[in-house]
Amino acid sequence: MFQLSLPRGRTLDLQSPQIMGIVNATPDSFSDGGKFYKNDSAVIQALDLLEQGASVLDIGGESTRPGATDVSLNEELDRVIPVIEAIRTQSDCVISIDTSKAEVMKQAIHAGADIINDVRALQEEGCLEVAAEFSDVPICLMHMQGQPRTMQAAPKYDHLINEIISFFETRIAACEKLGIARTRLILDPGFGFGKSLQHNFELLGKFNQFSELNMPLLAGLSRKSMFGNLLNRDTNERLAASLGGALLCAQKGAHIIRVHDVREMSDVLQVWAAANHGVTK
Ligand code: 9MG
Repeated sequence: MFQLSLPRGRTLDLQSPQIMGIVNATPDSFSDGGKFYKNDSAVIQALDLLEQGASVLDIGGESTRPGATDVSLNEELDRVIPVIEAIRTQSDCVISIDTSKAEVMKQAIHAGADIINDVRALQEEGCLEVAAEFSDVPICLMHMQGQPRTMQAAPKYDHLINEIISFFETRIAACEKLGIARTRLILDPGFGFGKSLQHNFELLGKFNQFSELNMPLLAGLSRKSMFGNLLNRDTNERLAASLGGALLCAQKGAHIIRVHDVREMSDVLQVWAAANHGVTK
């Protein structure tokens, strides 16, 4: 059973799968068309996701969808810091900052973020050092082959699962070298990040193999194109597939599920928890 220590003596209990609600502070986000770009809308959405059952809010200011362009440091800071500050004035909830920039990580933590969610697994300049500096902040290390702009061009693996596990081992070693304890790390194989349709579904089928690392696991499949391509569905028609995929991940050992549709995911996971841990009411 895993429990993550958080800043200010708080903890995140991972005994049953927890929901990370996605809050996009990006104008070009692929699944909400920028609806939540304005800071105030993002804050309203964030607080609503908590009501719906999210235990973590993931605030991101740079879209990582395939083909997305880079965002400048100042632009990213302008998008996310006011949102984190505003949420903090109203809630003591767990906030993660979705970024790969060291300075954004640092300012976000000062503004009240509790967790770093880095799709580039702390490989960008200065990120390992920032993570080492804030010793009470957990970090999600995600696997990605390539970079968002080009990652879906021709992803190639000789052995998908072994290569992802070996990537994790390398990044864990890099963290430990700087004094970042293994107990602070969450691992995410990165559905849709430099993976073909076949790779994504192999990952889903074999998700349980990551449990051998004996570390908390995060799965993010919400509305992803793996479902669109399999089922020929637009982004807003992928709810059932996303929930089904997420439930499979929960069953195969995921501890945190990153989703847009928190209320629906919460219902699904409550059914899962009742079947696995019994009914308490
Ligand atoms: C930011 N972001 C988009 N998709 C993601 C995923 O699948 N996992 C994590 N950790 N972050 C993601």
